[in-house]
Amino acid sequence: MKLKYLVPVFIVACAFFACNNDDDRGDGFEERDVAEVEAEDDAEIQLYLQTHFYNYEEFASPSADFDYKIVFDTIAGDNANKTPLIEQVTDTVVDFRDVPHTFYYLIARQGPKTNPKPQLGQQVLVRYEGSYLDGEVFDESNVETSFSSLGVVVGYGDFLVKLRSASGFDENVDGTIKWNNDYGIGAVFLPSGLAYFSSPPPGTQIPTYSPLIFKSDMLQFNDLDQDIIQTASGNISSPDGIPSHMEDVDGNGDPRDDDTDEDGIPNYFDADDDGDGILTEFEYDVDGDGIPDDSDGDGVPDYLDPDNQIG
Ligand SMILES: [Ca+2]
Ligand SMILES: [Ca+2]
Ligand SMILES: [Ca+2]
Ligand SMILES: [Ca+2]
Repeated sequence: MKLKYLVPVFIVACAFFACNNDDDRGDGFEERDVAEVEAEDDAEIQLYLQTHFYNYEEFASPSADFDYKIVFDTIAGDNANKTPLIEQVTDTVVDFRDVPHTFYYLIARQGPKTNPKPQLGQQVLVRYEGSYLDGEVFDESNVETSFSSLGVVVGYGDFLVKLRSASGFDENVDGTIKWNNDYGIGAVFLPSGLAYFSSPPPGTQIPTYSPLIFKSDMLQFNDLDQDIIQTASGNISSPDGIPSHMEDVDGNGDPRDDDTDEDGIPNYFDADDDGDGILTEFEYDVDGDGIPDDSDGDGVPDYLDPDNQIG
């Protein structure tokens, strides 16, 4: 897919992005048991899904002025006969610290099959809203915002790659963009283990162990190439020419668990994937035939082979 729409600014805010994965805070803080928190969160989320519905009737028969925003409400009173969310969501299990965690997602509208989905490692362009289960919104962006699908909390990234993007857009006379109204629209319900768990981003009001909801419109996506070289004075950006989502050596759709030289830096961030001192960009496809080079013919391409014989 060719990038048609470039977002000039990356809005990077800890309010939303997974900035702190450190579970050893060193301040006497005693972290709660992961399995115990997961059980509580899952019960809370399931209760929410049983007792709430969304405006599915509006999505099914949209009026001319419908804004295509998901609205949740309680099943009660005039709405006592609505179909609960629990019957409309899909659940997915992801491990967090070896404990299986379930997240639930709702596709309120999926784009047509001809509209592609992003992959983990690509940059997505979305509108989003983050809230707690009580409905209070802690973060939102109604204007298009772009970020890496791996730059957000795990469960949110895993959900975003399930939504199809828009087929395109028109440019208004004032230069603003009007997206074709066929983009994917959905929401995800995350246990805290797939969100911020014990380490909400500093400077935000998000409490520890908060299950979260993210609503999203998937507008567009494009490739990223994010490799770095670590130096004593900081990290230097050194893209290796391989898009991040393609640095998925084991082919499981997730570039986070591929670290060929086992130095703790996954290949999509590591400018020297095999740790042999030669940057990936100088071993990947030196002869330029579009196929990764394999000098010693052992089936392992040079950039992933620390003992390849070059020259
Ligand atoms: Ca790369
Ligand atoms: Ca992988
Ligand atoms: Ca590495
Ligand atoms: Ca190398």
